[in-house]
Amino acid sequence: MAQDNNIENMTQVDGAYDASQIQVLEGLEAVRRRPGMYIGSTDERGLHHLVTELVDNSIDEALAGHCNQIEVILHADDTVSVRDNGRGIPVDIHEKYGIPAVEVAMTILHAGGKFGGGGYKVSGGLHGVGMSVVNALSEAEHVEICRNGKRYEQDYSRGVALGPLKEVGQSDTTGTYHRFKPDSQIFETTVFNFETIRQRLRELAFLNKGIKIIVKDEHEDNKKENVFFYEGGIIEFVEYLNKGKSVLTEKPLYFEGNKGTSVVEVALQYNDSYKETMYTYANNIATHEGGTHLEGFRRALTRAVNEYARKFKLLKDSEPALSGEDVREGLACVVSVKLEEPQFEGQTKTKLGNSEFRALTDSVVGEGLSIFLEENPNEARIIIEKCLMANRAREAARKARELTRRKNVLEGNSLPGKLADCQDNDPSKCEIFIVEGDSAGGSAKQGRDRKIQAILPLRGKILNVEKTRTDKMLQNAEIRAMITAFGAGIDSEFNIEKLRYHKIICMTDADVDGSHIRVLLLTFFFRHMPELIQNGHVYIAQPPLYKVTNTRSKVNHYFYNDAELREFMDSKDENERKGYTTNRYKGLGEMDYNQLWETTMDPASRTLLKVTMEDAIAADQIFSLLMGDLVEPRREFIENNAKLVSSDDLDI
Ligand code: 0RA
Repeated sequence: MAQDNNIENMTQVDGAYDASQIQVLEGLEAVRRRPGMYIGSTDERGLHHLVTELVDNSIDEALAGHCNQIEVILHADDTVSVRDNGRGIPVDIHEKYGIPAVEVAMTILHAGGKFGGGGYKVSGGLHGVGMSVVNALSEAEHVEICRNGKRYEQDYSRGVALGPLKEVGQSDTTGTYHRFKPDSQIFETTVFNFETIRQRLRELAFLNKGIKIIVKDEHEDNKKENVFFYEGGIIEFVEYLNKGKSVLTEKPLYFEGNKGTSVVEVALQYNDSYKETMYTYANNIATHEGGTHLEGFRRALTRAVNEYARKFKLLKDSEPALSGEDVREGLACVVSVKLEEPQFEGQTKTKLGNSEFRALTDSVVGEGLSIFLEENPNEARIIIEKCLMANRAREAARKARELTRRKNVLEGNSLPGKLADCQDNDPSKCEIFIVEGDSAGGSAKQGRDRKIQAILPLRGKILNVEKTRTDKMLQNAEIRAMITAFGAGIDSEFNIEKLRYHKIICMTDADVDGSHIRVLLLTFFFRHMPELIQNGHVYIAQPPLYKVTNTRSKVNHYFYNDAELREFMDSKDENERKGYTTNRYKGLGEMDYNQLWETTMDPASRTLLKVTMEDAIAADQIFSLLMGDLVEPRREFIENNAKLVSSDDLDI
C-alpha cells in the first residue's frame, strides 16, 4: 500500500520538499499577516474560531459516516486538543508536493478537502482551509494520526513543520488528534473560555444527531466534563429550548425531506408563552439573518394552520386570516438545512441565499404539518386555539398601544410625573437611573448630575411581563412610565433612534428583593425591547455593600464585596482595626445623597455592569427559568447560578 512508504526517507530525498516549504511559507505568512481575513478577528472570538475549525473537520468526517466521537480538551497549560475516531487524515505522499497528505493539509492554504475522501463537506469550516490556518496561527501544534495499523506524529510551529511526519508505533484504531497552543504574537488573548466552547459543542451535537461530543476542562481548580450526545438531534434541541415551559404537544413535531444532496430538517413545539424562539442553520452555521429556508418555513406554517382552521370552521369565513405573528407566538423551532454549495448573504453573511430552499422547506413543512394536524385533531385544536388567542390579544394590544399613544398626544406628549429628567438632550450623553423605592429615588435626585442624569423611581414590585399579555402590561403605570421615559416604543414599533438615554441603569438594593426587581426589569427589556440589550444600553449599578469609617478622621471607605473588605482589614494590624467601624448597607435608602453619588452614580468613580446577550439561547433559558411558573427548574438554575451579567464588561 502506498501509505506504507517510509515517510521519513521519502520526504528527505525528494527535492519537492524544499519547493513546497517555500509555498508553505508564502501561504501561511499571508495568514499570519492578515489573520482577520481568515478567522474574522484576533480577539476572543477569533481565538475560539480555531477550535471550531478543527471540530468542523471532525464533524465532516462524522457526516461522511466514518466517525461518531469527538473529544475536545482545554488542557491545564492553555493548549486545546481535538480528537476524533474517524479514518485519520491520509498520510500517503502527495503527488504534487511530495510530502504526506496530512502535512499538505496542515501547511498549504486551501489544501483542505482536496485529497480524496470525496464525501460531501457540509460543516462550517472556512472552505477547508481551516487546518492550515489554525496551524499558521499556533505557536506550537502537535498532530497524531492513527491509520493503517500505525500511529504517526508531527510537530509544527507557526505553520512550519519542525521535522518530517514520523511513524511512532502500532495502533489498532483510526483517528486524528490535534493539540495546539495559539500564538500570543497574534491573539489579544490566548485563554479559552470553557463556556463558549461548551455551548458551541452542545449546539453541534444537537445539529448532528448520533455524534458523541465530549468536552473537558482540565484546569486544576476548575475541572469539568460534559458529554453531549443526542440521538434525537434537533428534536432534543427543541425540547431543550422548551425546558421549564409548559408545552402544547407531548413531543416536538419533526419533518425532514431532501432533494438530491440538499436536506431539510425541522423540529417545532408550541409552549404556552407569548414568544417565538427560532433558530435556523445552514451547514451547522447559525443563519442569524434567516434566508430562504426561514421564508419557506414561515410561508408553510401560516398556510397550513390557516387551511386547517378554515376547513374545520375554527376560523369563520368572515374572519381575517391568522397572521404569521399569530401562528408563531409561543413557538420553539429549529430549522437545519445541509447543502453542497451554501450561499451566504446579508450584512454579516448569515443569511441563506440558495433559492431552492424556499420551495423545499415550504413543501417539507407544509406537507408534514398538514398531515400532523389531520391525524391529530386534539393537538390541532389546541394549537389553533392558541393562535386564535394570539390574534385576539394582538388586536387588543394594538388598541391599547393606540390609546397610550393618543393619551400622550392629548397630554402634550408629557413625560411621566415621577421622572426627574436631565437637562442635556443628546441621548449619547444621557443616562437614566431606574431606582427602587421612593426614598432611594429621593437621594438619587439630590445626588445626581442633573445635566446628564435622569432619575425614575419605581414603586414596589414590577409586573412580571413573562406572565402578562401586552395589552394588560400596558395598563401598568410603572411599565408605562419606563416606555414613555425611554421614548423608543416597544415590540415591533420599537425604534432605537428615538431612545432618549444611551445608558439605562438599574439601581436596586443588594438584597433578594433588589435582585428580583432587577430580573423583572431585565425580563421586560429582553422581551419587549431586546435591541436595548443587544446594543449595550442596559447596565446594572453597583452600590457598595460596606462602609468602613475611620473613627478619628471620619474618612469613609466603601467596599463592594466581602473580599475587598477582608483585604482592607487584613492590611491593618490589630490595633489599627479598632479605629474603624464597619456598616453593612441593607438598602440604597440607607445612603445619603452624597454617599450615593460618590459610591454608585459618579461616572468618574463608579462601576457599572453591562448587560450582554452573548448567547441568546442561554439568556432565553435564564429568563424563562426565572420568570416562568415551573418552580423546579428555577431552583435548579439559581443553584447553578448561570451568569446573566458579564462581569468582563466593566465600564468605569
Ligand atoms: C480526507 C480523506 C480521508 C480522511 C479525511 C479527509 C479526514 C480529515 C479529517 C480532519 C479531521 N479529522 C479527519 N478525519 C478524516 C480518508 C480517506 C480514506 O481513508 O479513504
